[in-house]
Amino acid sequence: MARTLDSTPAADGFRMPAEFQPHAGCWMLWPFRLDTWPAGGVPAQEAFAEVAAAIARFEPVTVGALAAHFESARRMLPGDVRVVEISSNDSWMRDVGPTFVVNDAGAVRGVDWRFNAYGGLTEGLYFPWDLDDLVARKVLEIERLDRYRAPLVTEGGALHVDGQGTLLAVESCLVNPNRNPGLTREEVAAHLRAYLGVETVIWLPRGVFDDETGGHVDNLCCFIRPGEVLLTWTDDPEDPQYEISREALAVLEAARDARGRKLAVHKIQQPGPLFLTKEECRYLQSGEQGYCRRAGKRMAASYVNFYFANGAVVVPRFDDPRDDAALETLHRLLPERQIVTVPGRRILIGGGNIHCITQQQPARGSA
Ligand code: KQY
Repeated sequence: MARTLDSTPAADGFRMPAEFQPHAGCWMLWPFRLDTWPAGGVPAQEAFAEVAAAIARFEPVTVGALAAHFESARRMLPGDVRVVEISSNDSWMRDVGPTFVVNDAGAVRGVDWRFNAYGGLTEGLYFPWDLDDLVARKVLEIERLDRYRAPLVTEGGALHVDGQGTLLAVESCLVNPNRNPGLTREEVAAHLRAYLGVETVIWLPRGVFDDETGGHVDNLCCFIRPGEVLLTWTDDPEDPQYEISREALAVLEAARDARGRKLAVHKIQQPGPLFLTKEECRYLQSGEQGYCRRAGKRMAASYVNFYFANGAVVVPRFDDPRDDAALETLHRLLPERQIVTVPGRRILIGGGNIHCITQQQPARGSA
């Protein structure tokens, strides 16, 4: 039976492992929201199916779909991808799924963060979000894993760990009255330490320019192994991303991780800049209660928004002149992994990318 526990992972000897450690599998949700995904959601569904197929070459994939979409999801996804019925409000499994934690004995549990659609009634992207807030719990029920219900409003895309006690997080997103009113940075960090089992929090000031989440770290910067991070970058001083990446670099270069190491920082040039086109917006509903996607809006495109699968990384490509250089960078930095690309633009339109739509479940004993 899956229990809900009153303690915290840190108190019980659990911690979040790094994404590059071994997985039991990957969780996703099926896209359907007409104010997030153009043209009835079909181009996004095709793109999600490609991501699921790419990851399924390396580890088991489960996709949660609304009852009304179960049959079409089943039809569009490869046979080796498991499809289960899970209701949701949108399709960002990274953000609404559990953050899995492990202990030295090989046990796995899940953290169920509070979710408010990236900023609640005033600054959030949609309303309601009640079904999204239940997704983590449902995944843990399916897997019969114990659950910690955390008091903090956050999303999985706001958290990247090295599995050795260090967390990367973005201050503008997590220390924000639209998520956790009244909490100071230290109070937020205390919750993160308790629920992720980390000791050191490295606070990057801001996320990728115009990221509608308020700045998820998973679009800006990630660990590629302990002591090494990858940071999205531009050399164009006219681009607002220029200052943001430089500020982050200064913090990363000054930081020590939980083991006292200095970090090696690798840069990866961002694509574009990329903008939503009229054609892409033509068949997009504008939600009465929510975020409006308009032609000409800059999208928060980043190669850092990739997924570590067992033995591989699954990376968005944008049919952009920077694609080749980005892939070369990843080949050079991760020679031990296969680099698999999937078209990322149809996912980017919804405001995120491959990392945002996936959630790894660690292998038992992967600590
Ligand atoms: O960065 C992420 N993890 C998710 C992006 C969510 C976009 C919501 N429209």
